[in-house]
Amino acid sequence: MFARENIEYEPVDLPDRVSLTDEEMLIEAQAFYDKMKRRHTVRDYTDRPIAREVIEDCIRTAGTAPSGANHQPWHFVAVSDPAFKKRIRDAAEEEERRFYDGGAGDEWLKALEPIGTNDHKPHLEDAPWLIVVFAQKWGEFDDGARFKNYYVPESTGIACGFLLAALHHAGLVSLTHTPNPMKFLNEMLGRPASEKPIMIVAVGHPSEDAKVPAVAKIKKPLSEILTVAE
Ligand code: IYR
Repeated sequence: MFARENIEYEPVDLPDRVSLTDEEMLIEAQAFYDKMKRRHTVRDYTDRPIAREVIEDCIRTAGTAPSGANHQPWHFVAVSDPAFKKRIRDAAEEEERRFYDGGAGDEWLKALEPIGTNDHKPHLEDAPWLIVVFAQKWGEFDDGARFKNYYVPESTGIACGFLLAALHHAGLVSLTHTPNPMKFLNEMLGRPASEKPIMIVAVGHPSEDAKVPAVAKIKKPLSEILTVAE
């Protein structure tokens, strides 16, 4: 972590070295793909509670993500309190009404049609946990002096990816929600002006009749997303 005292380079032996055979590597790579392709973005939740420790461990995983100069420019607020969730839902739906009433523009709204989203966001109350992810635009030392953070969108994006993978690995489903604009979350959750809310991750168990949009499951083939220079 960035601190005034920690400015010397001190190499340590690589910990946790893994040594797989070529064959084991292929098996592991395929197994992880097989696991991750079963992650679905879900909007319909049951009220089955999830222990706080599970959420904490998933956020610990997110916190292991690489980041610019290792500044770890993120903060997570985990909300299970129903009154808080309702306030977040109400504020988000107010923003979303403007968005879906035309604020988004025709092209954006057309792009969302196959996803089936609208301004109705019951999952923000139904899901047992909401994890609000904040990106720290700058950092502050204990005396309040500011320091720069680097590659903040990239770093927080990677941390969010780790978080979604961890939640999936723990047998949970999630939804990345991005109310637009999201400034209301700073005030509501008491976060400083140095932090920018980047997404709300709803977390829980899928309801019996949970649906996902068919198009969301059509992924580009490898030939389209990969070019190899060998
Ligand atoms: N924030 C809105 C709109 C939305 C935008 C995109 I891009 C999506 O992939 C899905 C939704 C909402 O949450 O409904």
